[in-house]
Amino acid sequence: MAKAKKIWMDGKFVNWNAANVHVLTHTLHYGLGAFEGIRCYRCEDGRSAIFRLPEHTERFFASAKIGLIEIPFSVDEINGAIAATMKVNGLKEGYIRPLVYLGYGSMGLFPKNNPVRVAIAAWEWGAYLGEEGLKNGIRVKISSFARHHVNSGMTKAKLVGNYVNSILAKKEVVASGFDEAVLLDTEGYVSEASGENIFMVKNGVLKTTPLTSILNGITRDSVLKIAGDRGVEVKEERFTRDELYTADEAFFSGTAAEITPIREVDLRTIGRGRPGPVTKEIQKVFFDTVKGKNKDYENWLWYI
Ligand code: PPE
Repeated sequence: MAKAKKIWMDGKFVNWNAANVHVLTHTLHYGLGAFEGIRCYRCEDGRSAIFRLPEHTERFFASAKIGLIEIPFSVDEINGAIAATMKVNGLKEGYIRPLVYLGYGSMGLFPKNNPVRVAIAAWEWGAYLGEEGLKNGIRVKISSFARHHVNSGMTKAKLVGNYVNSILAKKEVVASGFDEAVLLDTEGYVSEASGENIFMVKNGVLKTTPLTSILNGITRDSVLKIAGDRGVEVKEERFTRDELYTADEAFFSGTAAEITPIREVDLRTIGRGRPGPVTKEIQKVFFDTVKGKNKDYENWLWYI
């Protein structure tokens, strides 16, 4: 990965290579911690803007709350530290990773008085599923791993341990030659991908999974608003894998993956095997927005 200079740890900046923890860090063993993934873009006018920072910070605190973790900083302090992490590293554009975790203290499943620690790193990160994928679409496969049951995984929270499920699904499909994994929920309906929400288009109607077994994606929310503003009929409704097979268009949304078109699901070509008109328009508006070209959604940009 592309290294930056400094990482914010518990209120101060430390050198990238010195940003270490004790091997008995509680979260490292048991997975109770929460994180965010945020992008900052270089805008047309040369300024940098963090995309929907307040919403990401709000979700960071919500994830921690679900995990019964109290973040020892205020929302304003975290927002400030995120912006400062970009600035101190001289980054105009990049991916930002806030993480809250339980530090070294007691071991065992009942964390008694382990310190709650917070780190914020930022680095340059290009197209998550490849430039080629962003342009022409990717090939995906339904994983044999189900997305967490809503009474075991706490899917609304970006909890560290939740991602074991995502990594297993991703490794499984990559080993079979696909680019990304789609997971079904425990009732068998399409839920989301390893690190993205999913959309399909059929006869002009845009459909996405309702907020049941999925992460409340901030990019997903942005897509729903952009599509709605363009008069596209939008439905938040469960759908099956065979409905997805016969979609005219499909795409993923996520901070890392941005808007990535899907050209194939389980060896079935989606539409004509290239990004369709609805996907292309949403993708264009999204990129124009994050780069400050489209002023309709300026309130989503947090200039630093
Ligand atoms: N679902 C999951 C499970 C998920 O992890 C993400 C983000 C999303 C949906 C989309 O949410 P949003 O980013 O708010 O639109 N996944 C992060 C993980 C990337 C990584 O590999 O790390 C991300 O996109 O930052």
